[in-house]
Amino acid sequence: MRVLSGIQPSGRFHWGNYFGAIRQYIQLQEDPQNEVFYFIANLHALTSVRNREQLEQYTLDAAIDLLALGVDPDRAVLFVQSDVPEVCQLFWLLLAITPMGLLERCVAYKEKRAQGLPADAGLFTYPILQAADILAYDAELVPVGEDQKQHIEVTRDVAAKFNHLFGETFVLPRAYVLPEAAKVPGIDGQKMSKSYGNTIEVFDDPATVRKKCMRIVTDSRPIEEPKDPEGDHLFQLYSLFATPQEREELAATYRRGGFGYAEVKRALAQKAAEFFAPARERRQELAAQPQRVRQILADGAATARRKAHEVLTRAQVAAGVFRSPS
Ligand code: AQP
Repeated sequence: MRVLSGIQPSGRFHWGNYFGAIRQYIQLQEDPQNEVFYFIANLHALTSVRNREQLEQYTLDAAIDLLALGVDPDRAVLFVQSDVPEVCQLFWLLLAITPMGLLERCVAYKEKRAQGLPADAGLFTYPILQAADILAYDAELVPVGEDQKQHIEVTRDVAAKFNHLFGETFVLPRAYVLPEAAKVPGIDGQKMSKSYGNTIEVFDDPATVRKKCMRIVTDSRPIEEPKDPEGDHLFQLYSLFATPQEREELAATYRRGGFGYAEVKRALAQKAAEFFAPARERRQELAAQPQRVRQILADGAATARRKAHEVLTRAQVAAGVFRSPS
């Protein structure tokens, strides 16, 4: 099965990115039946990051973070989006046949507009660049969080339309969303998201994680009152790091009452620090070898380009886009 997913270098990765996507990246690369492609979506990040040094730094940081978290260059093709220019050519072939209404219905765009982000065409057409990213590698499975499901549907719709107009060209992908981490809440209970300023970063130092955990919004019910763990976002966050038994124990404590939320927040911070400690160590080693990381990205880009070139040629021939003999 060919697996593909991208992640934006628009800031440091947060728990939502890890549990919603990166953790699945690692799991999927373990299966020898899978051929996995993971890319750092720096062209997508241009819709929000408008500072050259910052974008370059975030891109390298994203590569280091992914490697530290377990993406293995011997098993996964890891590359930077802009190293595969074929994707931008494919983007146009798809955009040319995309109904406006399809993009107008995209919730992510509407939400960002509602937050006051400028209405740049890049933000509006973002799902089609994403479609090009996916279709360029004949990807069958796309591991993502719940928020990206609609965009995978857009990819399928556009690919199906292209196939209908020009003959079988693209593989129709499907989203891979793990229900338990589909939507990781932020410290305010909304979806954890950089734009909401409610994130806890994977590589925050333990003291910062602890401070952020202590700010997790909870209700003001008295200690002795029994509480329902379902729908409680502190409980949901704790569950991400806990074993099933620890989760059950905390659920029972909630139902009994007689505990303070501060205790749970401290336990959560402790668990998170332990959980990410090995990755933090690996990150330090990798950060000291930027040349090695750049080489991994260059090798990944060479492999990705070969595949994208093949698919782009197929699409150009199908659509009758003139190609001079090379
Ligand atoms: N809260 C979340 N729960 C589950 N999955 C999430 N993802 C992001 N937030 C959550 C998943 O992370 C992957 C990377 O997505 P991205 O690069 O598009 O990151 P993002 O969605 O841009 O992250 P933010 O913080 O939400 O950024 P802004 O605020 O800029 O939009 C995707 O698979 C996504 O589903």
